[in-house]
Amino acid sequence: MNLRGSRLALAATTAVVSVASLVAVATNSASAASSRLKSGETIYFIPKDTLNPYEVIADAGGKTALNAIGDKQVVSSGTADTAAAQIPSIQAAIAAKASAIVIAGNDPSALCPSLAKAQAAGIKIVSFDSDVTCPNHLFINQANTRQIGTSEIDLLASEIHSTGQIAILSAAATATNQNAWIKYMKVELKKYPKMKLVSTVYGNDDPATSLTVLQGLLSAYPNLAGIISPTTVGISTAAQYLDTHKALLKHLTLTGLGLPSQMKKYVLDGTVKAFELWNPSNLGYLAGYAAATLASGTITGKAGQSFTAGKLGAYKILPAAAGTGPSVVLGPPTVFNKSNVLKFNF
Ligand code: RAM
Repeated sequence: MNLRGSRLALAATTAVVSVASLVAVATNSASAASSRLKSGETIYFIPKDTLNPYEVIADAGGKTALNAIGDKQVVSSGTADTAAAQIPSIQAAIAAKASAIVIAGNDPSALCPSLAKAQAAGIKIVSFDSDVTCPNHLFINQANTRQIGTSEIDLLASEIHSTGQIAILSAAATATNQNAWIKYMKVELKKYPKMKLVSTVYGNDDPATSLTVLQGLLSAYPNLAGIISPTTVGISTAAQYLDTHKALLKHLTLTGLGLPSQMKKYVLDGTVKAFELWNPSNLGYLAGYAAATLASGTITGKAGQSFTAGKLGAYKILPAAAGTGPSVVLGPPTVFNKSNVLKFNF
């Protein structure tokens, strides 16, 4: 590992320690706590869409958790990342008398009237991946929001000598998670006066749209030095394009949030040097336990309460902060590069 790599590794290790102490995990009572959960409940998982491989892995993690508890998972959503496409799934959960909904919000507020109806019908609301602003729900956050935004900028800065025009290839323009990360990216950018954010484009987590907006970006800014794509769909689409247009790599560096399984090819052939993510399967698993625990009445979702999430151990609910209500943080992101990208199965 070169100096740059070891610095990143060190930063990641430091982050592990601080975030781990924040959520204060460690327990040995996993089986006792989970055996108190009610079984036979129906829990709806409503991802951003049903086609995104990241969401599919997260939902599968949720199913593993619910199977272990004896609950039933129903995965339901649209095929485009819009709130409108998710509303029928919320209505279906109400009709099915589900005990909880686990939702990745395609919009911070547009889902709230439907979620309020679900809540009035006694359904517990958990958001994961992308939060909603409705009251009385628990957000399962993949990693500290500020840390994700900050580390994305730092990672790119370390690769482009903190200099040049940069752009963001995001998902849906209304996606709460992407917008929250971008907000912190902009704050962190102030540390790098020679790096200039020239554009943010939205690929809607659709490969074809992501490719179109990427090509628009490249023709509008032929000297672009860096692209951050904080979405697995965006970064994999961009990596595929750069892989077949290698001349661009002379001046352009791509990073962001990607699935190691999709990105390993591009890391091993040098198209992408480094990117980040967490384990999406564990995110869904943690959300599944949170939903089942709320549905069992063991917790109400207030800050300070703790619950056990099977193999992951105990998690403490953090107080509301910076636009987010009570939340639980899965853990710090991992930086993937040539040295470790083959070690991950998601
Ligand atoms: C995409 C989705 C998801 C995001 C990941 C990193 O697949 O937009 O919301 O968290 O990437």
